Amino acid sequence: TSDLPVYTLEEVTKHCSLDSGVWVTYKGGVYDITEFVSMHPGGDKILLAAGGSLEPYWALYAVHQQDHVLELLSEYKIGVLNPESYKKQESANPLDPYSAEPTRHPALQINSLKPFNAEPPASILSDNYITPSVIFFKRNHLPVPRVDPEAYRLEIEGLPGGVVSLSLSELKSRFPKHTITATLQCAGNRRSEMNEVKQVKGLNWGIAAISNATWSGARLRDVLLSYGFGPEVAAKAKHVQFEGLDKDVTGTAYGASVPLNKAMSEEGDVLLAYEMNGEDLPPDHGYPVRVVVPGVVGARNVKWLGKIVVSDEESKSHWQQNDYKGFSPGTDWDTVDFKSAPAIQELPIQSAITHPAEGTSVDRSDGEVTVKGYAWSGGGREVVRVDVSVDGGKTWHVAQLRTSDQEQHPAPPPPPGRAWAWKLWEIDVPIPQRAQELEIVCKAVDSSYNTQPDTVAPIWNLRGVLSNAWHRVKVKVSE
Ligand code: HEM
Ligand code: MTE
Ligand code: MO
Repeated sequence: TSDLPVYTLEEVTKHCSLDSGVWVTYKGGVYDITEFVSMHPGGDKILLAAGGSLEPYWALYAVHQQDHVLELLSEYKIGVLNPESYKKQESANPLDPYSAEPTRHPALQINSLKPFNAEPPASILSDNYITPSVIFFKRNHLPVPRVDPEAYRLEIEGLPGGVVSLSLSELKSRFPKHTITATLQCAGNRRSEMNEVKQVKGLNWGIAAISNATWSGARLRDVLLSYGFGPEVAAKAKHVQFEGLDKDVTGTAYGASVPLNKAMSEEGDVLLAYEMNGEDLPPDHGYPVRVVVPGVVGARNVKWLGKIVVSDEESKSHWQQNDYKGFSPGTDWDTVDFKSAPAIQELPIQSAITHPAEGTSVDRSDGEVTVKGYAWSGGGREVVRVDVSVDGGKTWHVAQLRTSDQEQHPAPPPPPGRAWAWKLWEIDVPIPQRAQELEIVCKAVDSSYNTQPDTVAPIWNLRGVLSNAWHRVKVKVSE
């Protein structure tokens, strides 16, 4: 194969019709497919790629991601692109579904690049009560859709007056602007600890797939009431479904749903948010509009919101039906029945240690070790206490809780059942006299007196969700 002729992009581009011959490129190889065009199962469309690369088209038609297609293509190979041309082509691909991704903060620890999934380093997560948007964890299942705010429409179905279509400026001007502070957590936060017990399927999140922000927008309740939601709808409907504008290659959008009573409750605080931390939503977080369902798992907080459907059924989407559910540790991929478990909505109590870091050391002469972290519970249940141990859980100390960025000005306590935001915590614990290593442990308690399980194994599940055991960090004591 090293004997194959080398071509430039210019030479390939000249072969762009049946008259001049049809050449295409794929991963740096050059192919003369003139003879194949009339045999192509997908018809004339194949000529769209004539004189250029196949990748952007094959990204749209996933049917090509099969061995037999690649074998077929290999029969037509006539040469390779010179490296310079290949590089140029790769960087200029306008139809790469990931070509419009926003730039991201360099501190983010990337779990997956395409789609983009990243968390901030644990060491900086608890430095701010309100997480700066640039380091707020990012969890995308698909490419980020770039939405023109002038052309944006939010559709609402399932109300008596027929389909509603709202522009962004209507959403902003017709309804009161409401602001809440709410923590979002991915169901897979701390999945890596489950992986240590036994391999699970999913992104290997550390402890920082959780962040806290202020969100502003229209109350979903206000919007539905103003377009005809009333007793007749309430009698039949049980769920509110959301659809994103992000689509996979088959045209299927990201989707999820929440119970109708959460959406309509005066205390539910469900927002159609257009601001995050006082600015337009960033592209990664759902610009121009996302749903914020406080107290509920990240997955239902649909970004780039395109459609709302009031319905008697849950969302039919893969992510509502066949993902984001919990199972027994004994359930495996051969026995799992996704219909047998409810979709995760409210999340359980959670806490983790952000400082010190695993494997570091503390100085005995300091006398004390400063331990820091976060704590949060789902469903609006307030964190009322965080217990910290430095001897693996034998003895415990109660940490100081923080509810704002200024220690001197704590936020007023949330109304009962509406504690949507996390608490940061901190404590100085004496270093036990003869200890050479500390096993630092934290566990939180919420207003329902729920607390965390002590170990991971009994809550292990094949998808690695709902990982909320006591968080443990080991550090050395240096003399
Ligand atoms: C289907 C080969 C380029 C669009 C197929 C299938 C093959 C194939 C083997 C049938 C796959 C199956 O059902 O298992 C190729 C080769 C190409 C090429 C070798 C380039 C050398 C393109 C391009 C486009 C395209 C550039 C679009 C712009 C389609 C579509 C189908 C298809 C839409 C589905 C047809 C259907 O099932 O209705 N192609 N293709 N193909 N191709 Fe291509
Ligand atoms: N909404 C759309 N449209 N597409 C997505 O991929 N990911 C969901 C949710 N909303 C997702 C989405 C998941 S699983 C999580 S955890 C949160 O968004 C993450 O929100 P963030 O990226 O703003 O942190
Ligand atoms: Mo998630």
